Amino acid sequence: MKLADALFQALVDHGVQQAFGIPGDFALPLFKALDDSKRLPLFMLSHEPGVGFAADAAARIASAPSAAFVTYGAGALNMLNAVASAYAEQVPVVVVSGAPGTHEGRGMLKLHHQVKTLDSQMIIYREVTCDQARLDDPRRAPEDIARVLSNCITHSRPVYFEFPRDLVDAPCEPVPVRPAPALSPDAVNDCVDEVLQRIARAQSPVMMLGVEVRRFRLEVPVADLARKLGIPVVTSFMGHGLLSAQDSPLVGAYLGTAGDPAITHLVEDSDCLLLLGVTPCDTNLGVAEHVIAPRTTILAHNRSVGVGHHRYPDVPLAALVEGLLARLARERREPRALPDVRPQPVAPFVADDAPLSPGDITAAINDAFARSGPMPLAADMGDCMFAAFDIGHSELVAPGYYASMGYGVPAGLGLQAATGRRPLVLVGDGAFQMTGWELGNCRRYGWDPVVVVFNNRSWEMLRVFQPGSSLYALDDWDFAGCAAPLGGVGVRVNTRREFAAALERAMAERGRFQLIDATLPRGSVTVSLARFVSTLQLRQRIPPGR
Ligand code: TPW
Ligand code: MG
Repeated sequence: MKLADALFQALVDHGVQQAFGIPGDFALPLFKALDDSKRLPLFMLSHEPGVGFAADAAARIASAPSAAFVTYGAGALNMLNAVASAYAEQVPVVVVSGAPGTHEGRGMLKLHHQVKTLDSQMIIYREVTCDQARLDDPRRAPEDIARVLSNCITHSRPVYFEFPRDLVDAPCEPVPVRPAPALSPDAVNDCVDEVLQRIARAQSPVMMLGVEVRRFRLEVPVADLARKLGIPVVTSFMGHGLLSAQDSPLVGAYLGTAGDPAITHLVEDSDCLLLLGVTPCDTNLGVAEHVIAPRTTILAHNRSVGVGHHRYPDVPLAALVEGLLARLARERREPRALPDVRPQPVAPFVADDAPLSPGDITAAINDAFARSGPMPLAADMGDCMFAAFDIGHSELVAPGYYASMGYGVPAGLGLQAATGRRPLVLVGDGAFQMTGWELGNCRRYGWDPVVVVFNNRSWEMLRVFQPGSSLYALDDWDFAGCAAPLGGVGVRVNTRREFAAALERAMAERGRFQLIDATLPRGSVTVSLARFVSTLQLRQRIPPGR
């Protein structure tokens, strides 16, 4: 078969279900081959950050790798931030970049899109991917492709292929699918023993779930595990939205000092905190009132498990969960009695003529979801991400750790491309200014997201970090007015009543994107954002280990 087809077939065989991209001359033969092959649907967007974010969201929601096709240099490097975000948040995005042909660029003339040397792009991408290959030898390519794609799935991180444009039609063998790496059953067993002993000795164990639970498709077994052990479950900041469709003792999201005090106490007073797939980062764990003690913590992350100060270096989360469930099935222990934790009741939504606040937006969305079922959510960085935490029982994709702006709108498109389900996008006006134009691509692909712009005419989150400057004021862009020329429907609202009505109309009309430009007074932010920022700032001033 041809090298390009071997790669496309391998992508399909490894679970990739769609590709996003923007072509260029170095990638034209590759794009034509992809289009001709009909193996993967290809969605073309307007700007490479959007391509990367859409592929990231598609991979997150499907718990399967997704592909991003770009051209050399200007295209690939334009997508770097989105791939860095995917690396940091463990999202399996397969980057395929067109590249100069095998005999190009060796003479006196440099090639356009070349930075320093022809290797510059590979060197740069090495830092944001977990494996790479330049497909410049069709004999070696099948093994290289198999290794790289296997690592993409094993580690749930982005990978990188560079495809010389003259080799698209080169003859090549099909790509094998490698088995998952072998594990030591003894190591898993010892680890399961120690984890169960710790839990049995503890008075108040708590399970906190992070994004790996989703990445490795463990929501069903983890919910089962929590039920069988009788341990209350919280999600980490990044893991919000996990278990939204499962029957489990889920209490809510842990946001430390920024969150619900009942949940904060449950976690911080626990004498055995089981962190399953939780990224140990500031947004997940740095907002604790007291530093969470390693001695009482079990951390399964990045294919290793730390139990107190013991470390099991090669026990992935899936093996741990499977091992625990197998042991519980053999030993038939009774679940513990769950503690009575009562999260704060959410204030009911009142559709009156008061000016809108971020809390009103989420209350109205909760009401609408209660009436007509939840939609998958994509949230951008900014106060809208904190608002998303107040929306219950919906799947959510959001860059909760890397925190790049510009994610929300293209992520919404990626969600719909991957699932066919209609998404709800929450985005700030500043972030919308970055990537909101991608909505213009909805019409040609039949996507119809509902987009709520939290329009405070401000980089408000920055004002929370550093009050007292006029730097953050943004101009008042007519986002609603931009919608119709882009193929959608837009409306600007100022009050709770107007918002509720606009949301109902938007959810009722299918076939075109719906943009609600929600005007918020400057300075009106969620309580969680304000508290979250002040805790992070406090942490910056305390030396580590204190
Ligand atoms: C790609 C830094 C974090 S939050 C923020 C900035 C500039 C302001 C967001 O404004 P927006 O939302 O969208 O109107 P809100 O609720 O605060 O008013 N560049 C990138 N990513 C980040 N995180 C920044 C800058 C930042
Ligand atoms: Mg704003």
